Amino acid sequence: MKKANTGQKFTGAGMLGYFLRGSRALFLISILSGLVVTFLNVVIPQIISFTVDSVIGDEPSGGIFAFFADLFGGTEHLKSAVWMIALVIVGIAVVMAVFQYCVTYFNTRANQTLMRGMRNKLFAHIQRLPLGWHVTHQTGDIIQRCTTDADVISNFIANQLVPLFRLIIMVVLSLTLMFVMNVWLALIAAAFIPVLIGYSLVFYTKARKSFKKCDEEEGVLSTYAQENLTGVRVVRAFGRERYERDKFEKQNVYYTGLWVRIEKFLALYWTSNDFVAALQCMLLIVVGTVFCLQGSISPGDLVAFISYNTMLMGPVRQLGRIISNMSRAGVSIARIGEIMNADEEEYGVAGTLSGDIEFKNVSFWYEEDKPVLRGVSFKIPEGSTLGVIGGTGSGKSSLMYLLDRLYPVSGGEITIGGVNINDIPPATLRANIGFVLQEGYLYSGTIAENIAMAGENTDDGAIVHAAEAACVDENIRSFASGYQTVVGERGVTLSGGQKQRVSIARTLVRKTPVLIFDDSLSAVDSDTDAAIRARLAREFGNATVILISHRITTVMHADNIVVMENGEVAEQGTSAELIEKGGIYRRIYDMQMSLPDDLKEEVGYGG
Ligand code: MGP
Ligand code: MG
Repeated sequence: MKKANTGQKFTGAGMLGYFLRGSRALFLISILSGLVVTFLNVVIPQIISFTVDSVIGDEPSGGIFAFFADLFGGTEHLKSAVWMIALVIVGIAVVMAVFQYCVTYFNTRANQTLMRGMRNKLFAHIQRLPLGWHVTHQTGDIIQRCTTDADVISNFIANQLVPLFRLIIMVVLSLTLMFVMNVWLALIAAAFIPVLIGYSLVFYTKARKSFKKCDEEEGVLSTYAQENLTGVRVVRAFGRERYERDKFEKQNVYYTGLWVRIEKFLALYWTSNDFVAALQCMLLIVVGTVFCLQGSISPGDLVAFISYNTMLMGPVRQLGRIISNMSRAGVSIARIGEIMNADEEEYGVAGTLSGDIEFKNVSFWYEEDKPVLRGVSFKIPEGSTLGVIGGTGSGKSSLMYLLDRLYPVSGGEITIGGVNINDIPPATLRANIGFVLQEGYLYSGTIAENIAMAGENTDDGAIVHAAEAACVDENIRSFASGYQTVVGERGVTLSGGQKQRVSIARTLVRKTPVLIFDDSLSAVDSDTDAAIRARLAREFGNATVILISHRITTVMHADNIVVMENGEVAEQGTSAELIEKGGIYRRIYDMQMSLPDDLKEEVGYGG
């Protein structure tokens, strides 16, 4: 059985590495181009220093500059042809521009590749998470993590982490050159580096909590908006617009307030940071000028020194920004890590399945200490029909969720053909079980697409046939666009009964050997209910069928009927046996069947 990556746990760095697969080479090209730009950047002040000292002044040029000066006809010749120096600088600028273009281009491409990969990986992982995970996490929050947090991470990598290489090289290069020019001046400049970085670190620790809080509150805000949109009909029907708006506004005000506080904090940080940098620059100019007058540094070198200091301070201060953004990215990485580290459901591959289904002393709870099912035992021989009846909340749907492995059994076991379903891959199980859920959900798309979605390569004939079996074909044909009618999100354009029958057709089209109808005939009148059951008996005679209903007439012809009460099997047997017994079933039977025929029809209990 394929185990997907169940149990794979990522560290923050490991997860980044996983997301970065596919974009690493592009980022590398961007980094290397950035290094070229940095080197060229460092050359320019050297040329200026040479120009000031040897072309304007009369200092002899040494080393590599003597060689280049000779190449251009010597310093004497350059004095009358300064344009040559200017031309060299322009030439360097052109080369720099080309590489800078590469930096941006490859970085953007890498970033988009990273984003695409990250979204795909997240989505694929979320698809494989068990239902239990989905129902305990807010949709708005999941969406927010997949969008905002994913953006934060990729922006951090592309705009902070990748330039970091360049910044570090820049710091090392400029600092080295500064030390070569004048040790004391360089020491003054360097003394400020730990101050600025230390300051950033203090900030980094403080900011982390605030950013996390902001992200969480944004999640709440998205959840409010999303719930409101999903439940738009309830909101309108109950006139709750004002309440919903107030709820949203309150949260929005709170969320905005958090950001304003963070921005205030940020502003304080950046302005004080600016001030320290200005202080450093002032000191260098004062001391540098004194040194220059004393002759311990040449005017050209001082000009170059100040240029290098600017090159140094930019990155050092950006280092602070990167560290502070690290806190934000760290929060996002942790939030996405929570999703990526949730255990996937092992899915396996589809196979065939046959045999009797048996529930043996099954117990179950969604939340510990709140048992939903207790000691449930019954058998469904292959090819037979089981009816399940019972009050609302008695655990009927939960029984079926367990059979489909949407949730794990808490105690006891369920077997199919003698095999514990825990040993049957969900893919096999679900390929063999057709489950019409109590709440039918239609995707935005055509009716035909909605019916075909579950089966692979479903042809039009099969779609129509399934719709006929579900007694909805006539309805569909009466729509102007027939099977091509587009149903909106959540199927808003269909009536409840039509939606229910489209859901039935979607299940029937797969022709699975086991069929579960969870209260799936509740929204149709009893004639249609009977007609659908008759078709089922005719066309799916070999299938094992489970019918859950509140309606006696729906279940009364089943081979065995289980009556659920408070999560336990209160009684079971054929309809005749249960009537004989005189228990709950008898009571429901008497109540529903004793109604006068016209009233039965009205409340939907007619046979
Ligand atoms: P059920 O199995 O949905 O009941 O819930 P049944 O018989 O299908 O009800 P009907 O109205 O569809 O006829 C059985 C019990 O489990 C109820 O008390 C529910 O409150 C509880 N329950 C159901 N679900 C789906 C959940 C869930 O997802 N989480 C938690 N915590 N409880 C649930
Ligand atoms: Mg139910």
